[in-house]
Amino acid sequence: MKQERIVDSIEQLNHDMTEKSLEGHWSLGLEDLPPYPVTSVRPHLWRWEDVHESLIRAGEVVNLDEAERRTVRLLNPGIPGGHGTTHTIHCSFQYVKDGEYARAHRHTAAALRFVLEGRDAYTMVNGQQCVMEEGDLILTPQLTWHDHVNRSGQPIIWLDGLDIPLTQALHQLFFEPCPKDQQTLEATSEEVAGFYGHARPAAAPRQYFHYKWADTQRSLERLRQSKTGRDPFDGYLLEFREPVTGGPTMPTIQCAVQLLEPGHETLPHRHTSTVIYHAYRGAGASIIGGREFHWRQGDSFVVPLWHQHAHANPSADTDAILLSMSDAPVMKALDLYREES
Ligand code: 1HN
Repeated sequence: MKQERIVDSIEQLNHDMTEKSLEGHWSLGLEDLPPYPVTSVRPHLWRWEDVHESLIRAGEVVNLDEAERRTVRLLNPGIPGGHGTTHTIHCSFQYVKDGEYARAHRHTAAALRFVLEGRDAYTMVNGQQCVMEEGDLILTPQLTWHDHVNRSGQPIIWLDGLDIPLTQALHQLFFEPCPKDQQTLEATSEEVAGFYGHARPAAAPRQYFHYKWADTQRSLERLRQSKTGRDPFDGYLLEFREPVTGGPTMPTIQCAVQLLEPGHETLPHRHTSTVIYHAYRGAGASIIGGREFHWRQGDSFVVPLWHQHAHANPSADTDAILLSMSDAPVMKALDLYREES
């Protein structure tokens, strides 16, 4: 009998392969292999009034006995269904009223706090008490125990930054509640800072978690006085460095503050890292991917990767200070960091 000849086709092949969870390279479109990085993360600005109103309302209806934390997060409209402010970093704001505490836990996501309003509440990090003042940066790196306690007599609000979208994208999130709601005090961050001030940091008995605003402000002022310290793309840029290695703030997040003097306009550039900015002091404007965003104190905005951007402080007499969180350490560690002006 004559064998019937099967006439094959790309369509038939694709169909049969799909059923076997296979795919051919010929099915990729040009859009799958773009000549430069493309992101769905969108430039976006969040107003402080909106964040603040949501926090205060959450203060009335969200109970810290039930919710693990009372935080309001910034959602990037370019990541539908996602929880991230960018594809790598999450930014939220946390409100703890007087007499409340947020119970101790730890996770593989690295986190940081930057204090915005209030003082004298504390975060306990691996037994180290970090008493908050406005502008303080407190780190809770990967797998450090942390709880937040407010017995200050007033409410407190701070900014949270976490690498949780990155940790989740890599399917690496571990989370563990602490058997005790609040950790026992073993040392204060002032005592630890004393070791870093006088001993070789590597010999310090405890990790450095607490960057005081008074020190940050002094360093920013010194940088401004130096005159040569002004970066053409970022103004007076001060990065928070890990004191033993001099490396990034944490392996996945670089934190910095940058001071834009009155009248200063930075030059435009772009890079493969994505940055979340928070206007800590003053007001200004940023052009991001051709769109202009006007920001005031308390506002937050995102510069997605490979988007050309520049910042300006149009004020005649008031400095602007931006806090930033960047995923540059990740791109650098993977040799994926590029920049272009
Ligand atoms: C978290 O553990 C804290 O410990 C804040 O204060 C915000 C957002 C997502 C996941 C964990 C905190 C968080 C978070």
